Amino acid sequence: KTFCPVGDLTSAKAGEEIWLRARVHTSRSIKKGVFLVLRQALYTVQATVFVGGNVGRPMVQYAEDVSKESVIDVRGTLVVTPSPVSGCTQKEVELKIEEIHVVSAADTFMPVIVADAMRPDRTPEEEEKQEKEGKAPTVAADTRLDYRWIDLRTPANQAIFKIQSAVCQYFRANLASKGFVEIHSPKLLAGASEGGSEVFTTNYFGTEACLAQSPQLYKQMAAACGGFGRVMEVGPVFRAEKSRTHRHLCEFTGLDFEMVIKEHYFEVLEVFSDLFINIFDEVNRNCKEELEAVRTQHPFEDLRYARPTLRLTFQEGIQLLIDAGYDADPLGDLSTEHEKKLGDLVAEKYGTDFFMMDKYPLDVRPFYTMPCPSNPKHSNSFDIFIRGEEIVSGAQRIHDLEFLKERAREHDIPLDSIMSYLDAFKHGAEPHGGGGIGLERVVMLFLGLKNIRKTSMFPRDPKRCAP
Ligand code: ATP
Ligand code: AMO
Repeated sequence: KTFCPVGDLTSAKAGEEIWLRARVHTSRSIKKGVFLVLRQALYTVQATVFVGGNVGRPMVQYAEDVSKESVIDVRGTLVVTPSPVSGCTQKEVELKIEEIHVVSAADTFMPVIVADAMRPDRTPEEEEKQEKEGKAPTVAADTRLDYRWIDLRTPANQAIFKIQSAVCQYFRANLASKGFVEIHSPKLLAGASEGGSEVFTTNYFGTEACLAQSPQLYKQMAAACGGFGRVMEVGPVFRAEKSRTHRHLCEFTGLDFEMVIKEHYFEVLEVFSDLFINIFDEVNRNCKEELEAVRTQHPFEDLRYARPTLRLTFQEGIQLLIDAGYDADPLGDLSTEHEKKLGDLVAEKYGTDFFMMDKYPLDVRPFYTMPCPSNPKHSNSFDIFIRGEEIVSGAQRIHDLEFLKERAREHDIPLDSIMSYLDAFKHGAEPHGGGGIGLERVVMLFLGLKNIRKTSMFPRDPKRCAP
């Protein structure tokens, strides 16, 4: 037998005998039989098991007893319905079932009811009103994550992770077309990649090892020291973030690239600008159904992005904040709150939700960041933002060993603690730069979602390491 995808069931197939494998989404009995809604990924279709023809009472009884979320195989005839079926994606047709087999029965107790989990987001007021009317509350975020394998079945979640997969594909394809080689750097390291307290340590045959906080040194070694020139990586990044925020995970997916620079680090910014515009264009063009499925549950405004990408200097960004009455420090880092405000100000002034900001103060960037030749208090570094939140950090790196040592000393980093990093620059390194993108952040912010746990399939935070 050949199964037909639920999404392909339209009036064009009316009269055909169809085999489906799908899950039982809902089940409603009436006198002459039972209405089932069958679900597969983003799609739902109504099916009926009514007494008549080859269908007798025992078969109706069997169909009624199938628990929700069970996987079933059914055979039936597709018919056009007199009026559109509300609540189903395949509105114009219905399957008259003649044969039914349970492939895998679901427990009758479902900790997450998919039909509840896919209801559109509600405001707290709407939620309260629904509760007073005795309607089921929205499924709690923690319950969803405890039973993520069920929660993932909602059309919005199906769509989010298909979009996430598309973002990775377009990242790879765009950079591959520009000559970037995909690498796989080690995640077990002898020392911290980014330093700071956000490092996980583990036992490595009796010595302490760190989980990679980024592929930083390795992508630099491959691109600038190892002769590859242009490299990219899609891989896990581990950060022992102690506090739980809406945008930090303890494990996320880094989309990194590193490239040698011919003349100027703006070459890196140009690669980023073209890369993101290409990713956004392709997702908008090829993921229309997925975007609609997300929007149905989590309404959002389309991302506005300029071509080429708007680029401000850090000074210009700070000035926008100061002019709007905020107390922003021209030589400090931006707080989360100031980032958000700046995003609003830029959107208002330039009509874009996506922009780059470069020439960050040198003191707030890692020791390996190249200072700005024309202003030593600034650096050849940048961040990229969507809707006022950081999605990328990047920079030109220092490729001269002595200068690197000097900068490490100025950051009070003991040289013996970064010996393996420094060693790589002893034998000739080309000028280079690059950046790191947080995949879950990009998808969260592109889709206007409010929490990064929605775009991490199995999120890790200080309170969650399972499932
Ligand atoms: P990254 O750490 O990768 O650079 P980020 O978004 O965490 O990305 P930071 O420069 O570390 O960027 O921090 C930017 C702002 O985010 C900080 O000023 C701080 O307000 C906030 N922030 C960062 N980490 C945390 C955290 N773990 N908990 C709460 N707020 C945080
Ligand atoms: P940075 O530390 O800024 O830079 O990280 C790069 C990007 O990764 C994402 N990100 C996170 N996403 C989810 N949870 C977290 N805890 C988290 N921390 C960071 C953000 C951020 O912009 N080596 C440099 C990059 C480079 O210069 O190439 C680095 O790791 O989107």
